Amino acid sequence: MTKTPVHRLLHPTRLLINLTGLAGSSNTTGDDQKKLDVIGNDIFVSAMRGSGKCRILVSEEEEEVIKFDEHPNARYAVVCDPIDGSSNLDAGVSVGTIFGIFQLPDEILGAGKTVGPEALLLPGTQMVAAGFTMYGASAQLVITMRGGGVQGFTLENSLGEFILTHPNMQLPPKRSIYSVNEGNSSYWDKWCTEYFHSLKFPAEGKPYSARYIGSMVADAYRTLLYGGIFAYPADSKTPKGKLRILYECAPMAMLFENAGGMAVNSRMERLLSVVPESIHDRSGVFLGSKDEVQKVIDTYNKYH
Ligand code: AHM
Ligand code: MG
Repeated sequence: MTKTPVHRLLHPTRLLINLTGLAGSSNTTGDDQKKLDVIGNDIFVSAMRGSGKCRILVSEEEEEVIKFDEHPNARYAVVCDPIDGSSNLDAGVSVGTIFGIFQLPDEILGAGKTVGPEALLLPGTQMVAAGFTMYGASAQLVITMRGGGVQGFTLENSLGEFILTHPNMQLPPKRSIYSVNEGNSSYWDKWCTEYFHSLKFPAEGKPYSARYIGSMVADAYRTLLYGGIFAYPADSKTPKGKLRILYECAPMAMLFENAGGMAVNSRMERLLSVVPESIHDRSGVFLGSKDEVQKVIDTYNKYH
């Protein structure tokens, strides 16, 4: 039997019939209808199971880890957000799938060995690969390996394959674009407020442009292409931040670093070295061009 490649299964156009279905509701034939993020999760889980290479999986949609005990020698652990930005789906905004891949140590491989969530409480530096897809006007796949470059592919529908269209992606060192949910600004720390104020009211030169889609894959993709800064700071309302370390922050941080950018949390620590306390742990995040992230750090340091 020939297998349908996972990117074809995941592309939302294949799933349009279920796009507005509410989880738990029924369609006319009595089958359960599911929201796209539930469907995306189901597809991702079965693709990982079917690969035979994945021992354990963390998904944003699943409270607990999923273990593939039928593959005791599979040496990879995968973390994923199956449909990031799903709150935007009904408005037709780009969404995507974020993933990271860790290689498990030999000691925990093999029949009779157990593997649990603690095996995944690792810094992003331990990932062997990370990336995301974005389902928009076109479908993009951006991927990097540890210590390697960042490669961007575009889905060519007629072939059903991703074609390398953006080889060796590199962020420009600076660009006057910022991307943040300013609706949260009343909750920000003082240094954070000062930083964004300085972009809008610079002592000299033109103010920055604002661009915020509210779908991390889309905001991150634009920032990778054009440069600038994307941020979701920790604040007094969400002191740990909103975005998840394992399957949102760390994969993006690896991509940004490998494309010549920088990625830090709200304490200005290198995001890739942060160890999550639990599989769904969160963090503040600043990703972007080197000079732009350095400005964040400089402003933070004035207050600490
Ligand atoms: P999700 O994983 O539930 O979709 O949430 C993550 C999304 C990111 O894609 C995006 O950067 C952020 O949440 C937007 O949040 P807000 O609507 O608070 O600006
Ligand atoms: Mg998400």
